[in-house]
Amino acid sequence: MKNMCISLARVVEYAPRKIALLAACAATLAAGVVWTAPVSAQTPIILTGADRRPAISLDGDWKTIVDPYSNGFSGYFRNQKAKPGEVGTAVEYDFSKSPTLKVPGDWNMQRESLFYYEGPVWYERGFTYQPKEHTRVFLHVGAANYRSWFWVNGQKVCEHEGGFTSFNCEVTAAVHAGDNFVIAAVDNTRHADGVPTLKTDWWNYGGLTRSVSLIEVPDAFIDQYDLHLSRTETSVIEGWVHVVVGQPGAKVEVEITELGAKITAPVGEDGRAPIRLAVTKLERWSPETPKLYKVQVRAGLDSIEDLIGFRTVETRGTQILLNGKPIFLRGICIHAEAPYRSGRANTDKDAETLLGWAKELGANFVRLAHYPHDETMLRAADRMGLLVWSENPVYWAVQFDNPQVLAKAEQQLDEEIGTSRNHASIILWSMANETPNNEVRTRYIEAEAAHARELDPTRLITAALLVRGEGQTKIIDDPLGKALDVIGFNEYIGWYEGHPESADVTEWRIGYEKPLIVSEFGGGAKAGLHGGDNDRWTEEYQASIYRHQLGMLNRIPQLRGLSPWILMDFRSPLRNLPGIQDGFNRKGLISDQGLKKQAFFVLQKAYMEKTVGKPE
Ligand code: GCB
Repeated sequence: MKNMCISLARVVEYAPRKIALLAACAATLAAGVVWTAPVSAQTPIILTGADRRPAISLDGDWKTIVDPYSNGFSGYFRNQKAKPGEVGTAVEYDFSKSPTLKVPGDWNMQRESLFYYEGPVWYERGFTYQPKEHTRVFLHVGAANYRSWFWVNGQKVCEHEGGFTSFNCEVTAAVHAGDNFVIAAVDNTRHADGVPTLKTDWWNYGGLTRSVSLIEVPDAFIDQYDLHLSRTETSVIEGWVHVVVGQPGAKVEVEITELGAKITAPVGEDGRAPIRLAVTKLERWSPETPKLYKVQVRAGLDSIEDLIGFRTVETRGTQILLNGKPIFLRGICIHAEAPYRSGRANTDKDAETLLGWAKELGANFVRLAHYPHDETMLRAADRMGLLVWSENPVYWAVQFDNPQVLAKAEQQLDEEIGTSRNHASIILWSMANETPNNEVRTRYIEAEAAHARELDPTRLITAALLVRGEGQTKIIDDPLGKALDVIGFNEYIGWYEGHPESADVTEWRIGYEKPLIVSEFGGGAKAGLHGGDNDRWTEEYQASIYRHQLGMLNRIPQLRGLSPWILMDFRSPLRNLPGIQDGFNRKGLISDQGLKKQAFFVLQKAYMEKTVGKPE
């Protein structure tokens, strides 16, 4: 019962309509674990363009206590300043004498003893603050993997589930003038009912993996806004601006000085001001011309200046149209793994290195697998002209029959889309990767896709499907395809099945008249290991897979793009072949130390010479 109530509490926190359910559990929760109860049943605040707001950075060294037995959750660690007899009194712990971890950063790569650690770590740091009148203040957390709880000056301010999206804890009532302190518990334990679930082919990096800051806003403030080019009226930017506690009739302003365009619109009953801004001489965003405009969004005392590109994306039959013209997606998959040092990627330099390699490859498209990547990556993609597939971490078999697990995926979609909805680079929201073909799964992902469409009707919905085979024929007829605009599929001919040459005789039967992307293919190679085309793990073998795959893919008439697996080798606990893998998935075109393998150049040639895919 307790576990059910705890899970229910999580759902309730994100779905106010289910508040009544919480009452039934109140007694159980009160009698048991204090720390899992929701702080409030308010809808959490999601901030669009949070990285464009002035912020007080809380990055840097945080004091940490590793807590494998979850001792701190009794209230123990929450308030080192508690007086004797109060909860948290510091008798047997002392943050000030404890070792530090850097934020942002995963703990696995910062301390050898935490390399394989899965469990809670407590973080603490002080900050000085001066409260201002009519100002609300939020603790903005870029990402904390996987569950996290926060206290400011001993007062619980929020908890969160999901390791790859940002969230905001209101701390207005908890902060005071002068010295303050924040304590966070971050727990990367994997859960059967998590999204993702127990098994993934990537490292479960724990900690405050992205930046933490304080963001101040006026009483009435802009939380989300969506500004995009209309598909039907090519010189109109449309969308909306939402104002928290915005009074109906209050004015919102959107201005693009460079275009001499400005509009004032009234906030409606729902807090939203609909925007329709006529523009002339708009330069559309595209991989060739990644033009970004400074866009001012103002509401009362609040304002943000965002950098936004404007383009349209849609499908027509089996085509993907960017700005009304057919496009072929020359792509590559990327994990948020830091080049050279490994661990979670979280700097501008990481993003520029990874996306710089993608550009060098001749790519115009990246599949950011298998979870939402950070704003830094998306800003870099906007700037560098790379189209993006952004993915929800519904990976392999999550508990599709569990409504709470659907709620978790939807919550992560709310955060992913809510924070990233103005990136011109993102054209595809991916719902899932390689899920088993059964009815319960299909219903789950259909619901997820409907949720995504409701949040953002301007982009295309996709998922990476599995393929079935009959002899030499590969068939794509997963019923989930009906719910998608663009069908992604993964296949490993030449690696998990057959030989590289098997691709030469493979035929494809596609059950949908929709655009198709091969969202993964590839094989492993250890950089610097050489041999014949048939010697596994050599660069030659991997290059041979690419050569045969490219030939085969050109025979699929409705193929509109590819994103082979993967740009760079990445850490995975599933990959332990000594001397070859040593804890890394070696399907990268580039090693974790930046060495390009032969297959990189095979794909580069095909992309540069445009010998794969239909000419645009
Ligand atoms: C897949 C998964 C990806 C794995 C890859 C592999 O199908 O989608 O996450 O890492 O295969 O290397 O096997």
